[in-house]
Amino acid sequence: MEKLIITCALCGAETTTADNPNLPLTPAELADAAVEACRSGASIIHLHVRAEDGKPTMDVEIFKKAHDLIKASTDAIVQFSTGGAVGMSLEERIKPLDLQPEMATLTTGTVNFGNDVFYNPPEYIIAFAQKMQQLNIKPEIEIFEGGMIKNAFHLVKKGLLTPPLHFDLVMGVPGAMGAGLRELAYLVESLGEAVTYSVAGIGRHETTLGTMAIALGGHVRVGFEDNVFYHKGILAKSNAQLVARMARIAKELGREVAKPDEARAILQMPTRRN
Ligand code: KMH
Ligand code: ZN
Repeated sequence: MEKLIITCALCGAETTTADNPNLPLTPAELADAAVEACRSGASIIHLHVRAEDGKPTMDVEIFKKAHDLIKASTDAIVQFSTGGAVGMSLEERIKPLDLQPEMATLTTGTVNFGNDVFYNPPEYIIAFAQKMQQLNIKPEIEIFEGGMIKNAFHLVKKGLLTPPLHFDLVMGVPGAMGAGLRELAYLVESLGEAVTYSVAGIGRHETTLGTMAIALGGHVRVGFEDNVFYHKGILAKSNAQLVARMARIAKELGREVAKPDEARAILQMPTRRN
């Protein structure tokens, strides 16, 4: 089997220090967490940033600080979130792409998100996809519900996405797709053979779904954006601790962990640009 790509989602937009006091928030903390996560086996860093008060923001200067620091201290693929936080406008969410990260997320549909709505109408999806094409940014297509896979293939037909496609199956968000084996099997079957994918299980589903993904030949995402616990009732000490667990499980299952350049090769991305 192909080597395993581990993505680490360091902080997200919703997790707070009340959920886990070890949550990295400032650009310097995010860079330190990225270094540790990479040492433990991560090759992609999924990046959200926070304002000085800890609230989610799409401020380009803050993204630039965090991006520059992470690039200076790791050779990870840095993947910007275009999802941001619920309620953010298209204009806010698209602006950081001007910094030309190697990769960025692209959610191909609207979905309930807890008590909120993660809003991604066709106009937004097209704008993100076009900008990523113009700037040569590799999209990671985020799937929160099954129909979003069909939407992604429709974008290929319209010339807005160019294969090879890479997906992330985000499973177990309250209000969205469930996180069971049947759901995973259905989604992987719907993707077909010609794509790569990772699985992000939310909360207690992180380890079980990640393990299933590793066994199936998929890739895996972990981190405080998705889950703050190591075991039930026991907080994780760091993002790196969650990455290290996945790397250990992969080893037991006979999969080696990809280094960043190996991840670029698997995803058919050019070698790192600065
Ligand atoms: N914070 C969620 C509303 C992404 O990064 O692209 C959206 C999200 C997805 O986290
Ligand atoms: Zn995110």
